[in-house]
Amino acid sequence: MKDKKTNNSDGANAKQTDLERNRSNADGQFMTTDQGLKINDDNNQLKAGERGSALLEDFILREKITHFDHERIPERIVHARGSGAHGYFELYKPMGEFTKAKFLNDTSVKTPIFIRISTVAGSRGSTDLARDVRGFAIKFYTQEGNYDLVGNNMPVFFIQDAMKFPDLVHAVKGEPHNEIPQAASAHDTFWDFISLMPESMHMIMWTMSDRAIPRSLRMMEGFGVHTFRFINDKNESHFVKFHWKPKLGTHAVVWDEAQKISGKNSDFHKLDLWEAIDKGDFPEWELGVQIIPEADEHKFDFDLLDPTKLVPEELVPVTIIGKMVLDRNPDNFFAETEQIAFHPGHVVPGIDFSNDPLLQGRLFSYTDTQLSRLGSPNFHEIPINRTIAPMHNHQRDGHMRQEINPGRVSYHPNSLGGGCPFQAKASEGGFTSYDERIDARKVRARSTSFADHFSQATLFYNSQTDVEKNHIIKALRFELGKVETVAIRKRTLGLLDQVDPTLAKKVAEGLGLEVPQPEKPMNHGVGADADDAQEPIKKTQKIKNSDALSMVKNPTLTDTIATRQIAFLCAAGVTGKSVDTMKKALEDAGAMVKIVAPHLGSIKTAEGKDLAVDQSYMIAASVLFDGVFIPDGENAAALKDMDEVKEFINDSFKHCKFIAAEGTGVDVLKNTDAKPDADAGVLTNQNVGDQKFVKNYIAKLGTHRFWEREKAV
Ligand code: HDE
Repeated sequence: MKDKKTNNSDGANAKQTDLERNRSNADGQFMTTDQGLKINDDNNQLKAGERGSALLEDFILREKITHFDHERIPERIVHARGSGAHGYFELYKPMGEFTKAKFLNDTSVKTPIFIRISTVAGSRGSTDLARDVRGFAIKFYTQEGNYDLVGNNMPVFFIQDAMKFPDLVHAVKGEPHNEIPQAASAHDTFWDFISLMPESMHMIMWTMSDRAIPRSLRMMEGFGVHTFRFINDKNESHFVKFHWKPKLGTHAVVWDEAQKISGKNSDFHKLDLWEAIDKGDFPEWELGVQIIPEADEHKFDFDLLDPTKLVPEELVPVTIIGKMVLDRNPDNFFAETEQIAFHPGHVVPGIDFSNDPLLQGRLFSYTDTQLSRLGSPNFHEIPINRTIAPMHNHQRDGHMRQEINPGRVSYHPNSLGGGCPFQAKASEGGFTSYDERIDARKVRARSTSFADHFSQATLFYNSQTDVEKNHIIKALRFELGKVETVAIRKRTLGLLDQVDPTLAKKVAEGLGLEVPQPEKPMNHGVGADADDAQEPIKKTQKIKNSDALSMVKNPTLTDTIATRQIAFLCAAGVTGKSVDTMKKALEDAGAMVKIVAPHLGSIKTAEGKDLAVDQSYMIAASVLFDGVFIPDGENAAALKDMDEVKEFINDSFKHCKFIAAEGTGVDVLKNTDAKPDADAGVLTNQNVGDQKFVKNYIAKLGTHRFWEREKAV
């Protein structure tokens, strides 16, 4: 499928050429030192005699070891674990009415992009399947300079003010005395903090939902989170919210599955993204915007500047304006994915900030953190960070400066350099900040319009299907069950009670607790200090239910099974026709089939042909697949009593996956929980190779999971 790879556009080529300048190609080359000296022996250090001590003179050994000793740089304080990819952004329709940003006006330009998707809490080596928010950061290499849209896979955040970010991160990370747990929010300090921060309740609903355990990085929505501004060439401002809608739909795994995947393959998401791009199954997202005129700023039940609130799509529809395609894996993880430096303050003319106090804090943080992570103010010169637009200014020197600036002039204004480089007027593409009028007292306070912490949490909870609600309840039982301090559990139940009393009651049952009498939660954000802290309020929202918030009801859901992984449980004697018919139909629909058998190599089919084996039962596990098929044949006799096969099928059943068995393959189900029953998502067929059966299985797989099988809490 490699030939599916398309050549990138002009812009994308420009970035590629730029990166190529720094790409080392050792094919057919001699090995050298960093100074270009050809190396004669890379296996032995210089010694005094064959058994002698090392000689300090060995500059080649010292160079190699010194470089190795300094190979690591500090990992990101948050979002340490990430996966990256190259791609491009293509605009569907010019947005000139709202923004003058050139890449949002010219549909003929493909803008090169680099994306980094990450978990937040864990270290670089932690598991992909942690219950966590996913970072969703895109660098657009536009012709007017770099634009970074540094968002998440959830549209809201835990806190309203940047002042609380270090506290949030300290609370969620491993506890400082023993650094336990790794990449998990299920511990006392996190819930202690949350139980004292009612403003986090909406985000808690999202992180306790299945959005926090995506099936694939390719199957998540992305959001800009904050309200931004679009500025047009008349200097008119509109508020804007950014959305990324995945072409493959929004899907998740279940929590038991997530925990097992972490054991079986902690790089599950990284590998999934890598393999899809490598095979030519390029992931795509459409970019959507919600646009709100300035005049409507105060028309909502919530404050547009409050990052714990979303704008329901029922109030302001999402307009799709373009798409992003990921079509190339990085050449080098460190040079690209690790060294890329995002910053919400990297904007281009036509895009500007709102006064969201979380966004305002972020505008300081990102350059600051690169200084300690990448170690130099010249991080913009690293190839992955370099703009494709011309770059000229009077900034000079610093660690690892690459640019060689000739001449005497490094100041502005100057006459010796002919006044160069020049400032650009707005009409020439110079960036000007939106001239918002500001006339205010200097205060440390939060607007009372931020004080409603519960009604959108309730909106989110009410918008979920019963299955999704059950998953939230179970997640909260798990998380709070891991909390040792009973007072923290109770305090959290008190907050959940304000979101939905039934939710609180069901979580409480699992914890063996009563929902506490309504205690007045303090709102630490409102008021100048704890003495005049106010109670949070709950406003009635106009919207009671929003399908876009549910993964199951989401209107953008598609029934594609493209890139879904299906395991065929096989052994010697399997009927080739049964395998081939199902395999062809699944692959035609875009799915990927893996032949699983007792050993690697190949097995003989009933027809006497060799069938190549992809994985043995030692490696394969149901949690790494989306569906399972047991073909007809003598294989059934061998598989029936294998513990690995029973576990495979039982897990598939438990995790609500669609199971199909054909001919004697049906016998394998006998010793498992998956009793043949089409109404229970266990499909069987006696007429080997029947196309109707195959089509039906594919249609079922398109619905992702058979949730009805799951027992309610
Ligand atoms: Fe970040 N965040 N953040 N953040 N953030 C970082 O920057 C920070 C916030 C997000 O793949 C850091 O280069 C503060 C919200 C992503 O490289 C750091 C605040 C959202 C990434 C930082 C926030 C994000 C980061 C760590 C509160 C969603 C990964 C390393 C005011 C809209 C980018 C780095 C990548 C990374 C600070 C809150 C998204 C420390 C102070 C809200 C996707 O600068």
